[in-house]
Amino acid sequence: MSKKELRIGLIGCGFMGRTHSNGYKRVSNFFPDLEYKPVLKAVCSRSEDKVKAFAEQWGYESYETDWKKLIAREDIDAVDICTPNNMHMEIAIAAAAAGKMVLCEKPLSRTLEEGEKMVAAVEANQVKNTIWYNYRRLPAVTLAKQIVDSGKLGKIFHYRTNFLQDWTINENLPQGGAAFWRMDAEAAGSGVTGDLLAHCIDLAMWLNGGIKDVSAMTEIFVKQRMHEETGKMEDVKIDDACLFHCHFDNGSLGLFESTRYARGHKALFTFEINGEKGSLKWDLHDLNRLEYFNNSDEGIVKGWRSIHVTDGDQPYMDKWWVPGLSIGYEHSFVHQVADFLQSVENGEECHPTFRDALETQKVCEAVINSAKNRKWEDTDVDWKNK
Ligand code: SOE
Repeated sequence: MSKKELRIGLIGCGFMGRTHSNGYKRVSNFFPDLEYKPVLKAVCSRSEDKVKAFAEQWGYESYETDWKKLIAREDIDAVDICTPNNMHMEIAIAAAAAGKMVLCEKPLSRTLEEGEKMVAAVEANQVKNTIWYNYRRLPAVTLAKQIVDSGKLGKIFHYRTNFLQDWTINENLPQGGAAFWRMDAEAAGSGVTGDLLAHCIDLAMWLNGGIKDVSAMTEIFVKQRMHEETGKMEDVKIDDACLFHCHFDNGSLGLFESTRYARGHKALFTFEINGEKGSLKWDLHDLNRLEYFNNSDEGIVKGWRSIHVTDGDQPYMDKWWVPGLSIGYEHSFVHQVADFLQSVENGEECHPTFRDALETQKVCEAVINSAKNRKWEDTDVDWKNK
């Protein structure tokens, strides 16, 4: 069967540009039944040397150094935004106005206000859209969703999650520029809240429903850093660490922690859900495993089960090797592309959409405000029907 083409224009060729490109390149080999195949039409970055090398390395047919030119091209169907966060809004609005589908790396935006404009643009122009909260698509995490939705955990009491890293402890690291834009408030919007907690919040609401209100605290451990663009020591304005607790709409309590100052932790992303009938735990460092405690197991064998989520009847795994063989981080992006292509085929939404991601943005904003104002903040999240 000859496939229909979905012609991709990727903007930004850093770490996320590579993860997305890998997803596009591998999807048709492993999801052969999809009607659409992605075609790597063009990649765009301001630096010609960099973008040319990237296009050659990843097999893009062409390159641009001006994103407006990429959006104007008639041979592009979908624009994928992998730039720092301060470019998301302008590019997404322009792409939507040009009638392109828009895929955007997380978080949706720097602020809620920017996010609202992005949602308005994709909805007014009726273009397909999605945000790359990739961890939803790891098989063990998708299985957790199936278990929660089946009611096996019963009434949920607690949701506990963290995302810990240690790469910014060195006080001599600069802020800003291509390598360290995540530490520059102007480029990133916020620090760990938008970068790491946003993943925790997306998964938490996907698995456990809306977050109603939050009480948070943030800290900046290194107060000044040299700014890559000005060459001067400047105040650090992003949050280095953020902790919050919350109420979910379903009555359960949530506890969230994220930092880039947890020495020894490179990407420790975990969650645990405790329900009346059972509990679940997951850890990115052992991403194929889901821990499950079922309180109705027979007493003498009752205990935490460690499920190695690699069997063909578990989410996505029929597409890969044989039972027992693991997959990795990069596969979550292949799965996201597959689900996006499937949604183009059947005309359904590919979650999380911009509107779904706006709900995460509401929580991020409430968290930052709560820390600043030293009080509980309502989120105004509307997670019904998600
Ligand atoms: C930050 O170090 C980072 O790369 C995030 O930006 C990603 O979203 C996360 O998945 C891994 O950590």
